[in-house]
Amino acid sequence: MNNEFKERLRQLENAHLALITRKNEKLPLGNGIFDRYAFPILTNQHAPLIWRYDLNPETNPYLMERIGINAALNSGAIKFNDKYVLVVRVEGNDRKSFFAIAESPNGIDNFKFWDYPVTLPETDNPDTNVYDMRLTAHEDGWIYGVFCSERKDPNAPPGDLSSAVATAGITRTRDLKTWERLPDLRTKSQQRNVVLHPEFVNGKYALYTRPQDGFIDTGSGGGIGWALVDDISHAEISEEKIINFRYYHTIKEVKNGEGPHPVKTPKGWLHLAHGVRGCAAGLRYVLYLYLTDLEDPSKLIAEPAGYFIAPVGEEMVGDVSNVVFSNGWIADSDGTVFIYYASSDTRMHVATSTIDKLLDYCLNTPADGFRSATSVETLKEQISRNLDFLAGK
Ligand code: M1P
Repeated sequence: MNNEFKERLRQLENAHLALITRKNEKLPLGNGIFDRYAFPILTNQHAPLIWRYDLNPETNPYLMERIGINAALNSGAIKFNDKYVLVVRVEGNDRKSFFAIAESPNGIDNFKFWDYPVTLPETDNPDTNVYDMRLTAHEDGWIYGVFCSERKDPNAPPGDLSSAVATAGITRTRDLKTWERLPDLRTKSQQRNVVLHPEFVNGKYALYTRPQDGFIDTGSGGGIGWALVDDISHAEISEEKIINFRYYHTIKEVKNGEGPHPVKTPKGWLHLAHGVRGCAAGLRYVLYLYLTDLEDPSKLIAEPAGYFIAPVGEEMVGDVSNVVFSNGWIADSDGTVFIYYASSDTRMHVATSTIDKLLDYCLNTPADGFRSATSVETLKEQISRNLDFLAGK
Protein backbone atom coordinates (compact mmCIF):
# COMPACT_ATOMS: atom_id res chain seq x y z
CA MET A 1 0.00 0.00 0.00
CA ASN A 2 1.68 3.27 -1.09
CA ASN A 3 1.62 6.32 1.15
CA GLU A 4 -0.73 8.31 -1.08
CA PHE A 5 -3.31 5.46 -1.00
CA LYS A 6 -2.93 5.10 2.76
CA GLU A 7 -3.33 8.83 3.38
CA ARG A 8 -6.40 9.09 1.12
CA LEU A 9 -7.99 6.10 2.85
CA ARG A 10 -7.31 7.64 6.25
CA GLN A 11 -8.95 10.90 5.20
CA LEU A 12 -11.97 9.11 3.71
CA GLU A 13 -12.44 7.04 6.87
CA ASN A 14 -12.15 10.08 9.15
CA ALA A 15 -14.60 12.13 7.09
CA HIS A 16 -17.12 9.25 6.98
CA LEU A 17 -16.88 8.58 10.71
CA ALA A 18 -17.27 12.28 11.52
CA LEU A 19 -20.38 12.45 9.31
CA ILE A 20 -22.17 9.38 10.65
CA THR A 21 -21.46 10.22 14.30
CA ARG A 22 -22.31 13.94 14.06
CA LYS A 23 -24.71 15.05 16.80
CA ASN A 24 -27.98 16.47 15.49
CA GLU A 25 -29.54 19.56 17.01
CA LYS A 26 -33.17 20.58 17.32
CA LEU A 27 -33.65 23.96 15.63
CA PRO A 28 -34.99 26.66 17.95
CA LEU A 29 -38.40 28.30 17.74
CA GLY A 30 -40.37 26.02 15.46
CA ASN A 31 -44.08 26.47 14.73
CA GLY A 32 -45.16 24.61 17.89
CA ILE A 33 -46.48 21.70 15.83
CA PHE A 34 -43.18 19.93 15.13
CA ASP A 35 -39.42 20.56 15.41
CA ARG A 36 -36.93 20.44 12.60
CA TYR A 37 -33.28 19.41 13.05
CA ALA A 38 -30.07 21.07 11.87
CA PHE A 39 -28.70 18.20 9.78
CA PRO A 40 -30.07 15.59 7.41
CA ILE A 41 -29.94 12.17 9.05
CA LEU A 42 -28.84 10.30 5.92
CA THR A 43 -27.25 11.36 2.64
CA ASN A 44 -25.46 9.55 -0.17
CA GLN A 45 -22.22 10.24 1.77
CA HIS A 46 -23.49 8.14 4.69
CA ALA A 47 -23.22 5.03 2.48
CA PRO A 48 -20.41 2.84 3.86
CA LEU A 49 -17.00 3.10 2.22
CA ILE A 50 -17.06 -0.70 1.72
CA TRP A 51 -20.01 -0.17 -0.66
CA ARG A 52 -18.43 2.59 -2.67
CA TYR A 53 -14.72 1.78 -2.85
CA ASP A 54 -12.66 -1.22 -3.74
CA LEU A 55 -10.28 -0.92 -0.80
CA ASN A 56 -7.57 -3.15 -2.25
CA PRO A 57 -4.62 -1.08 -3.59
CA GLU A 58 -3.77 -3.91 -6.02
CA THR A 59 -7.12 -3.63 -7.82
CA ASN A 60 -7.87 0.05 -7.12
CA PRO A 61 -4.51 1.87 -6.97
CA TYR A 62 -6.11 5.35 -7.22
CA LEU A 63 -8.68 4.53 -4.52
CA MET A 64 -11.47 5.56 -6.89
CA GLU A 65 -15.14 5.30 -6.08
CA ARG A 66 -16.29 2.21 -8.01
CA ILE A 67 -19.99 2.11 -7.11
CA GLY A 68 -21.35 5.61 -6.58
CA ILE A 69 -24.41 6.27 -4.45
CA ASN A 70 -26.61 9.12 -5.67
CA ALA A 71 -29.20 9.52 -2.94
CA ALA A 72 -30.66 8.17 0.31
CA LEU A 73 -34.36 8.95 0.37
CA ASN A 74 -37.92 7.75 1.01
CA SER A 75 -37.47 5.39 3.98
CA GLY A 76 -39.85 3.08 5.78
CA ALA A 77 -39.44 3.18 9.57
CA ILE A 78 -39.95 0.87 12.54
CA LYS A 79 -38.81 0.58 16.15
CA PHE A 80 -37.06 -2.77 16.29
CA ASN A 81 -35.03 -4.21 19.19
CA ASP A 82 -35.12 -0.74 20.81
CA LYS A 83 -33.44 0.82 17.77
CA TYR A 84 -34.89 3.35 15.32
CA VAL A 85 -34.64 1.43 12.08
CA LEU A 86 -35.10 2.78 8.56
CA VAL A 87 -35.50 0.75 5.39
CA VAL A 88 -33.89 3.33 3.16
CA ARG A 89 -34.45 3.76 -0.54
CA VAL A 90 -30.84 3.99 -1.71
CA GLU A 91 -30.33 5.09 -5.28
CA GLY A 92 -27.07 4.31 -7.06
CA ASN A 93 -25.45 6.49 -9.69
CA ASP A 94 -26.90 3.93 -12.13
CA ARG A 95 -30.42 5.17 -11.18
CA LYS A 96 -31.44 1.83 -9.68
CA SER A 97 -32.94 1.98 -6.22
CA PHE A 98 -32.58 -0.75 -3.65
CA PHE A 99 -33.37 -1.12 0.04
CA ALA A 100 -30.81 -0.93 2.82
CA ILE A 101 -31.24 -0.80 6.57
CA ALA A 102 -29.87 2.02 8.70
CA GLU A 103 -30.31 2.14 12.46
CA SER A 104 -29.88 4.76 15.16
CA PRO A 105 -29.88 4.50 18.96
CA ASN A 106 -31.94 7.71 19.43
CA GLY A 107 -33.86 8.33 16.18
CA ILE A 108 -32.27 11.70 15.41
CA ASP A 109 -28.60 11.03 14.65
CA ASN A 110 -25.91 8.34 14.45
CA PHE A 111 -27.76 6.45 11.71
CA LYS A 112 -25.48 3.69 10.44
CA PHE A 113 -26.13 1.40 7.48
CA TRP A 114 -25.88 -2.34 7.96
CA ASP A 115 -23.01 -3.84 5.94
CA TYR A 116 -25.21 -5.48 3.30
CA PRO A 117 -28.27 -4.10 1.51
CA VAL A 118 -31.55 -6.03 1.63
CA THR A 119 -31.67 -9.05 -0.64
CA LEU A 120 -35.20 -8.74 -1.96
CA PRO A 121 -36.41 -11.85 -3.78
CA GLU A 122 -37.90 -11.25 -7.25
CA THR A 123 -41.11 -12.66 -8.68
CA ASP A 124 -41.33 -14.44 -12.05
CA ASN A 125 -41.59 -10.96 -13.57
CA PRO A 126 -38.42 -9.23 -12.31
CA ASP A 127 -38.72 -5.64 -11.11
CA THR A 128 -36.62 -3.06 -12.95
CA ASN A 129 -36.68 -0.70 -9.99
CA VAL A 130 -38.00 -0.96 -6.43
CA TYR A 131 -38.62 1.91 -4.02
CA ASP A 132 -40.56 3.61 -1.21
CA MET A 133 -41.19 0.71 1.19
CA ARG A 134 -43.86 1.16 3.86
CA LEU A 135 -43.30 -1.10 6.88
CA THR A 136 -46.19 -2.52 8.87
CA ALA A 137 -45.82 -4.70 11.97
CA HIS A 138 -49.18 -6.41 11.41
CA GLU A 139 -51.24 -8.03 14.13
CA ASP A 140 -50.80 -11.33 12.25
CA GLY A 141 -47.18 -11.34 13.57
CA TRP A 142 -45.28 -10.51 10.35
CA ILE A 143 -43.51 -7.28 9.45
CA TYR A 144 -44.68 -6.42 5.94
CA GLY A 145 -42.92 -4.19 3.45
CA VAL A 146 -45.14 -2.87 0.67
CA PHE A 147 -43.20 -1.02 -2.01
CA CYS A 148 -43.41 0.20 -5.57
CA SER A 149 -42.21 -2.22 -8.22
CA GLU A 150 -41.56 -0.55 -11.54
CA ARG A 151 -41.24 -2.30 -14.88
CA LYS A 152 -41.07 -1.12 -18.49
CA ASP A 153 -44.51 -0.78 -20.03
CA PRO A 154 -44.87 -3.89 -22.25
CA ASN A 155 -47.29 -1.93 -24.45
CA ALA A 156 -44.99 1.05 -25.02
CA PRO A 157 -44.45 1.76 -28.73
CA PRO A 158 -40.98 0.96 -30.11
CA GLY A 159 -38.54 3.73 -29.20
CA ASP A 160 -40.48 4.77 -26.08
CA LEU A 161 -37.99 3.91 -23.35
CA SER A 162 -39.72 5.90 -20.62
CA SER A 163 -43.19 4.45 -20.21
CA ALA A 164 -43.40 2.32 -17.12
CA VAL A 165 -45.91 0.39 -15.07
CA ALA A 166 -46.10 0.76 -11.29
CA THR A 167 -47.34 -2.12 -9.13
CA ALA A 168 -47.33 -2.73 -5.38
CA GLY A 169 -44.76 -5.37 -4.45
CA ILE A 170 -45.27 -7.17 -1.14
CA THR A 171 -42.61 -8.72 1.05
CA ARG A 172 -42.49 -9.82 4.67
CA THR A 173 -39.94 -10.62 7.32
CA ARG A 174 -39.63 -11.35 11.01
CA ASP A 175 -36.05 -10.14 11.55
CA LEU A 176 -35.48 -7.50 8.81
CA LYS A 177 -32.73 -9.81 7.51
CA THR A 178 -34.54 -12.52 5.59
CA TRP A 179 -37.34 -11.33 3.34
CA GLU A 180 -40.06 -13.47 1.78
CA ARG A 181 -41.53 -12.12 -1.45
CA LEU A 182 -45.28 -12.55 -1.95
CA PRO A 183 -47.05 -12.11 -5.29
CA ASP A 184 -47.56 -8.46 -6.32
CA LEU A 185 -50.90 -6.85 -5.55
CA ARG A 186 -53.44 -7.55 -8.32
CA THR A 187 -55.55 -4.54 -9.11
CA LYS A 188 -57.28 -2.87 -12.06
CA SER A 189 -55.08 0.22 -12.22
CA GLN A 190 -51.44 1.10 -11.67
CA GLN A 191 -50.53 1.54 -8.02
CA ARG A 192 -47.89 3.41 -6.06
CA ASN A 193 -48.11 4.42 -2.39
CA VAL A 194 -49.88 1.26 -1.24
CA VAL A 195 -49.79 0.86 2.55
CA LEU A 196 -50.91 -2.01 4.79
CA HIS A 197 -53.07 -1.07 7.79
CA PRO A 198 -51.65 -2.70 10.97
CA GLU A 199 -54.90 -4.33 12.15
CA PHE A 200 -57.43 -6.65 10.57
CA VAL A 201 -60.65 -4.88 9.59
CA ASN A 202 -63.71 -7.15 9.48
CA GLY A 203 -61.26 -10.05 9.56
CA LYS A 204 -59.50 -8.85 6.40
CA TYR A 205 -56.22 -7.16 5.52
CA ALA A 206 -56.83 -3.48 4.80
CA LEU A 207 -54.83 -1.49 2.26
CA TYR A 208 -54.51 2.22 1.56
CA THR A 209 -54.10 2.57 -2.19
CA ARG A 210 -53.57 5.23 -4.83
CA PRO A 211 -55.26 4.15 -8.04
CA GLN A 212 -53.72 5.88 -11.05
CA ASP A 213 -54.31 5.84 -14.79
CA GLY A 214 -50.67 6.26 -15.79
CA PHE A 215 -47.20 5.97 -14.29
CA ILE A 216 -46.97 9.67 -13.34
CA ASP A 217 -50.53 10.92 -13.77
CA THR A 218 -53.23 9.72 -11.47
CA GLY A 219 -55.73 10.82 -14.13
CA SER A 220 -59.23 9.96 -12.96
CA GLY A 221 -57.79 8.41 -9.75
CA GLY A 222 -59.54 10.57 -7.18
CA GLY A 223 -57.20 10.31 -4.19
CA ILE A 224 -56.19 7.89 -1.46
CA GLY A 225 -58.16 4.66 -1.72
CA TRP A 226 -59.13 1.90 0.73
CA ALA A 227 -59.59 -1.76 -0.02
CA LEU A 228 -60.02 -4.98 1.94
CA VAL A 229 -58.18 -8.11 0.92
CA ASP A 230 -58.92 -11.69 2.03
CA ASP A 231 -55.50 -13.23 1.56
CA ILE A 232 -52.31 -11.17 1.71
CA SER A 233 -50.33 -14.00 0.16
CA HIS A 234 -52.46 -13.65 -3.00
CA ALA A 235 -53.61 -10.06 -2.60
CA GLU A 236 -56.21 -8.95 -5.08
CA ILE A 237 -58.37 -5.84 -4.93
CA SER A 238 -61.90 -6.21 -6.26
CA GLU A 239 -63.39 -3.05 -4.74
CA GLU A 240 -61.67 0.21 -3.88
CA LYS A 241 -63.21 3.39 -2.47
CA ILE A 242 -61.64 6.82 -2.16
CA ILE A 243 -61.32 7.95 1.46
CA ASN A 244 -59.21 11.10 1.05
CA PHE A 245 -60.09 13.15 -1.99
CA ARG A 246 -58.17 15.59 -4.18
CA TYR A 247 -59.65 19.08 -4.59
CA TYR A 248 -59.19 21.96 -6.99
CA HIS A 249 -56.82 24.66 -5.77
CA THR A 250 -55.44 22.81 -2.77
CA ILE A 251 -52.02 21.35 -1.92
CA LYS A 252 -53.22 17.99 -3.31
CA GLU A 253 -54.86 19.16 -6.50
CA VAL A 254 -52.73 16.98 -8.84
CA LYS A 255 -52.28 13.89 -6.68
CA ASN A 256 -51.85 12.59 -3.17
CA GLY A 257 -50.70 9.40 -1.51
CA GLU A 258 -50.69 7.77 1.91
CA GLY A 259 -47.36 8.04 3.74
CA PRO A 260 -46.58 5.39 6.36
CA HIS A 261 -49.45 3.44 7.96
CA PRO A 262 -51.55 5.57 10.32
CA VAL A 263 -50.86 5.69 14.05
CA LYS A 264 -53.63 4.58 16.44
CA THR A 265 -54.40 7.34 18.97
CA PRO A 266 -57.19 7.77 21.54
CA LYS A 267 -58.96 10.17 19.17
CA GLY A 268 -58.63 8.31 15.91
CA TRP A 269 -56.17 7.01 13.33
CA LEU A 270 -53.60 9.71 12.60
CA HIS A 271 -52.52 9.76 8.95
CA LEU A 272 -49.52 11.35 7.24
CA ALA A 273 -49.78 11.79 3.46
CA HIS A 274 -48.24 13.73 0.59
CA GLY A 275 -50.07 16.19 -1.60
CA VAL A 276 -48.92 17.41 -5.00
CA ARG A 277 -49.78 20.53 -6.94
CA GLY A 278 -48.47 21.89 -10.21
CA CYS A 279 -46.76 25.25 -10.70
CA ALA A 280 -44.44 26.92 -13.22
CA ALA A 281 -41.46 25.20 -11.54
CA GLY A 282 -43.06 21.74 -11.94
CA LEU A 283 -44.67 19.58 -9.27
CA ARG A 284 -44.54 20.69 -5.62
CA TYR A 285 -44.77 17.90 -3.02
CA VAL A 286 -45.76 18.71 0.58
CA LEU A 287 -46.90 16.63 3.56
CA TYR A 288 -50.28 16.87 5.25
CA LEU A 289 -52.13 15.15 8.11
CA TYR A 290 -55.65 13.83 8.49
CA LEU A 291 -57.56 11.89 11.14
CA THR A 292 -59.97 8.98 10.66
CA ASP A 293 -62.40 7.16 12.91
CA LEU A 294 -61.05 4.55 15.35
CA GLU A 295 -63.84 2.08 14.56
CA ASP A 296 -63.84 2.77 10.83
CA PRO A 297 -60.36 3.85 9.64
CA SER A 298 -61.83 4.75 6.23
CA LYS A 299 -64.04 7.51 7.72
CA LEU A 300 -62.50 11.00 7.69
CA ILE A 301 -63.08 12.99 10.88
CA ALA A 302 -60.64 15.91 10.62
CA GLU A 303 -58.29 17.45 8.10
CA PRO A 304 -56.49 20.77 8.58
CA ALA A 305 -56.22 23.05 5.57
CA GLY A 306 -52.92 23.19 3.75
CA TYR A 307 -49.60 21.56 4.42
CA PHE A 308 -48.03 20.21 7.59
CA ILE A 309 -44.46 20.16 6.26
CA ALA A 310 -43.22 21.88 3.10
CA PRO A 311 -39.62 22.04 1.88
CA VAL A 312 -37.47 24.90 3.25
CA GLY A 313 -33.85 25.98 2.68
CA GLU A 314 -31.64 23.22 1.30
CA GLU A 315 -34.64 20.88 1.35
CA MET A 316 -35.96 22.73 -1.69
CA VAL A 317 -33.11 21.66 -3.96
CA GLY A 318 -32.03 18.24 -5.13
CA ASP A 319 -32.50 15.64 -7.82
CA VAL A 320 -36.23 16.41 -7.96
CA SER A 321 -36.52 19.85 -6.40
CA ASN A 322 -39.41 21.26 -4.36
CA VAL A 323 -40.33 17.88 -2.85
CA VAL A 324 -40.83 16.51 0.64
CA PHE A 325 -41.99 12.91 0.84
CA SER A 326 -42.54 10.59 3.79
CA ASN A 327 -43.20 6.88 4.07
CA GLY A 328 -41.94 6.33 7.60
CA TRP A 329 -42.64 7.52 11.12
CA ILE A 330 -42.24 6.03 14.60
CA ALA A 331 -44.55 6.74 17.55
CA ASP A 332 -42.74 5.95 20.79
CA SER A 333 -44.54 4.72 23.89
CA ASP A 334 -43.94 8.11 25.63
CA GLY A 335 -45.93 9.86 22.89
CA THR A 336 -42.96 11.24 20.92
CA VAL A 337 -43.37 10.95 17.17
CA PHE A 338 -40.34 10.75 14.86
CA ILE A 339 -41.32 11.84 11.36
CA TYR A 340 -38.83 10.70 8.74
CA TYR A 341 -39.03 12.61 5.48
CA ALA A 342 -36.90 12.98 2.37
CA SER A 343 -36.21 16.28 0.67
CA SER A 344 -36.09 16.70 -3.08
CA ASP A 345 -35.53 12.96 -3.65
CA THR A 346 -31.98 13.40 -2.31
CA ARG A 347 -31.55 13.09 1.48
CA MET A 348 -33.38 12.06 4.67
CA HIS A 349 -34.41 14.28 7.59
CA VAL A 350 -36.19 13.84 10.91
CA ALA A 351 -38.78 16.07 12.53
CA THR A 352 -40.19 15.38 16.00
CA SER A 353 -43.54 16.07 17.61
CA THR A 354 -45.91 14.30 19.99
CA ILE A 355 -49.22 12.49 19.56
CA ASP A 356 -50.94 15.19 21.67
CA LYS A 357 -49.58 18.02 19.54
CA LEU A 358 -50.44 16.31 16.26
CA LEU A 359 -54.00 15.59 17.45
CA ASP A 360 -54.38 19.20 18.60
CA TYR A 361 -53.11 20.32 15.19
CA CYS A 362 -55.57 18.03 13.37
CA LEU A 363 -58.58 18.87 15.49
CA ASN A 364 -58.06 22.62 15.96
CA THR A 365 -56.49 23.88 12.73
CA PRO A 366 -59.19 25.34 10.48
CA ALA A 367 -60.30 23.12 7.59
CA ASP A 368 -60.05 24.30 3.98
CA GLY A 369 -62.95 26.48 2.87
CA PHE A 370 -61.79 26.14 -0.77
CA ARG A 371 -62.11 29.90 -1.54
CA SER A 372 -60.07 33.02 -0.79
CA ALA A 373 -63.11 34.60 0.86
CA THR A 374 -63.56 31.69 3.28
CA SER A 375 -59.84 31.86 4.17
CA VAL A 376 -60.25 35.58 4.94
CA GLU A 377 -63.32 34.88 7.11
CA THR A 378 -61.41 32.20 9.06
CA LEU A 379 -58.51 34.60 9.57
CA LYS A 380 -60.80 37.45 10.68
CA GLU A 381 -62.46 35.20 13.27
CA GLN A 382 -59.08 34.38 14.81
CA ILE A 383 -57.95 38.03 14.77
CA SER A 384 -61.16 39.14 16.42
CA ARG A 385 -60.94 36.42 19.12
CA ASN A 386 -57.32 37.44 19.78
CA LEU A 387 -58.10 41.15 19.98
CA ASP A 388 -60.93 40.44 22.42
CA PHE A 389 -58.67 38.20 24.47
CA LEU A 390 -55.83 40.76 24.51
CA ALA A 391 -58.28 43.48 25.52
CA GLY A 392 -59.26 41.25 28.45
CA LYS A 393 -62.88 40.64 27.36
O1 M1P B 1 -40.34 12.70 -7.19
C1 M1P B 1 -41.24 12.86 -6.12
C2 M1P B 1 -41.93 11.54 -5.79
O2 M1P B 1 -42.61 11.10 -6.95
C3 M1P B 1 -43.38 9.93 -6.81
O3 M1P B 1 -44.47 10.20 -5.97
P1 M1P B 1 -45.98 9.81 -6.42
O4 M1P B 1 -46.06 8.36 -6.24
O5 M1P B 1 -46.93 10.57 -5.59
O6 M1P B 1 -46.08 10.17 -7.85
C4 M1P B 1 -42.57 8.76 -6.26
O7 M1P B 1 -41.75 8.27 -7.30
C5 M1P B 1 -41.67 9.15 -5.11
O8 M1P B 1 -40.72 8.14 -4.94
C6 M1P B 1 -40.94 10.46 -5.36
O9 M1P B 1 -40.30 10.88 -4.17
